Amino acid sequence: MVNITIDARKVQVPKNYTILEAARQANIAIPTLCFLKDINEIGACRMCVVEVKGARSLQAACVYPVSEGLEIYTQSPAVREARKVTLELILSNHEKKCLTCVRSRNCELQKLSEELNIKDIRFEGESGNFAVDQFSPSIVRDQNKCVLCRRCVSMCKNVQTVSVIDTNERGFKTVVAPAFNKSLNEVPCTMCGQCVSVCPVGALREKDDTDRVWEALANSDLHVVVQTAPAVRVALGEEFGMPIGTRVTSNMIASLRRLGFAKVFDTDTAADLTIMEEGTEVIERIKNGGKLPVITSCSPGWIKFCEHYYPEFIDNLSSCKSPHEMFGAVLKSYYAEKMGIDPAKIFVVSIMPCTAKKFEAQRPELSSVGYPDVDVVLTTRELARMIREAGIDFTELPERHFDDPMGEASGAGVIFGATGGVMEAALRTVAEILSGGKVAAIEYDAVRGVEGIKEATVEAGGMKLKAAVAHGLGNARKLLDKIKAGEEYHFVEIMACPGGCVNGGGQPIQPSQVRSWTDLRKERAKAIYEEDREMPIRKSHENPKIKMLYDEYFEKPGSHKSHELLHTHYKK
Ligand code: HC1
Repeated sequence: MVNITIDARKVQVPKNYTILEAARQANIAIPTLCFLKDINEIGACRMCVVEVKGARSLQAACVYPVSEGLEIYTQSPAVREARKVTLELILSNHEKKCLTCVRSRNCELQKLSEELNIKDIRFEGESGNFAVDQFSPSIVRDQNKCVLCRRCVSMCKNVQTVSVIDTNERGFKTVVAPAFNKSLNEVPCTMCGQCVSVCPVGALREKDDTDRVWEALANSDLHVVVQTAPAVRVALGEEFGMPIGTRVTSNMIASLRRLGFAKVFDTDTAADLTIMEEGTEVIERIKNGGKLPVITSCSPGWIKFCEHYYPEFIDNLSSCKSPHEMFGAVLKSYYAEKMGIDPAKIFVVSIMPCTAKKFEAQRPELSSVGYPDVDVVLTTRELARMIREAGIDFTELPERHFDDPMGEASGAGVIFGATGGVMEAALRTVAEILSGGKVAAIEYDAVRGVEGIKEATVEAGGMKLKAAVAHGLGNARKLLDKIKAGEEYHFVEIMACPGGCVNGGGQPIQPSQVRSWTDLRKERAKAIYEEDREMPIRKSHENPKIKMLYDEYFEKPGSHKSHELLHTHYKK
């Protein structure tokens, strides 16, 4: 510990702290813009400058280390003026279309302007008049709004190890863009949207597809149904001011009904179906000498990463479609037949915590009955926008449940939303299939939590199943390199986003002031595991709706019909 003084207050803080961390401990607010803990700590924007006694110039609090006896002033006239000048210079170059910006009310720049009491901008900046890159099916990049904070660069390069965006040019001409100013659609972007999650302004955002959904809902010829991913229900509430990790399943279903969807389904049910198919595939590959390890295929950002950077693992991918794509195929086949609806008239909307799923829904590999399995994917944020646009009071809604004929899911389906969840759900089923009876273990702690790579060995039916889990593409890279170097596993789960879907690129955006000090992955995952613990059924193979689907339609996991509708193949 060291003793320091901040604004004449004596405080004792750990010696590895920065001034920013020390001030936070002392409950003294220092504004930041480029800073994002553990992701971008480069002191570039100079918003967090403070006066340090004895130092020749103002210092960036986010990178300046504390030391014994340090004296710091966070609100001196020089500090306040420097911050205002910096902010006004940034604002002078920023496209100030706040009224129509998707980040209005959740923009860190807007908030700083308010907090620093900016009444006028003393400088005349140059507008770049940049063309907005809208070619990617998932992500829009708008240089006119970029504040050059480089959080997205660091996320893409250091966390995801994808590096498709970086700073180009120099000085006043600096832009953050793919090389040669190409579109995100022309470079090997995985569309994970993690860059969007860390952007403090509206320079990176998802492709907004809400108009397509409004249009479908207004078309009386269409039967418009919706499904919601496991991770959406533990994050959507944040868009309406609720604490991180609040479960809003019932409010979400009720608002979707009010928006006019004919049926509201749960992607968790399809996650159970995925486990039946994928579990069977794992067992078959092990028994028949198939390609090992089997690697999960439900994260489309991961699939794209595999295709671009590790094509040698494409044959390892499970042939299962991701759960929401399976559900789309089931809705346009089994459900269409059962309800007597022409599949051409069924319009499937998926609410996902993910931007890459917008790209996934357009893949030709994912249309089994002559139409795309899923018609439109909306992110959690887009759903919130629709709810607000419809004037629905999200907090005051009657209790509602998912619709039948497939309105039930197991706890195994719920935990898909957190890293390790797909593996744990699979282990709950595979262990019982291999041992031919009930297995007491339900919770597999070894695959839970935010450690980058997790491993587990499970013994069942005389077999030792070796599993590994990676989340975030940087960790996926490490795990794949380990496998290439000779490490052997039977089954591997990879999710593109750090923490899994709970922290997907389509989830509510928390500002740096929250995100730097709260682990969103843990808080949202806690809510997921709570929901699992409360479920009456916690294993996919015990879900009566899944049994019904096999009895009435698919016959058994891995059947000919299953392969036709629920499986696919990605090519090198
Ligand atoms: Fe996911 Fe999945 S869990 S991929 O993480 O397998 O996005 O939530 O919907 O499809 O079920 C995302 C979440 C989601 C699929 C399922």
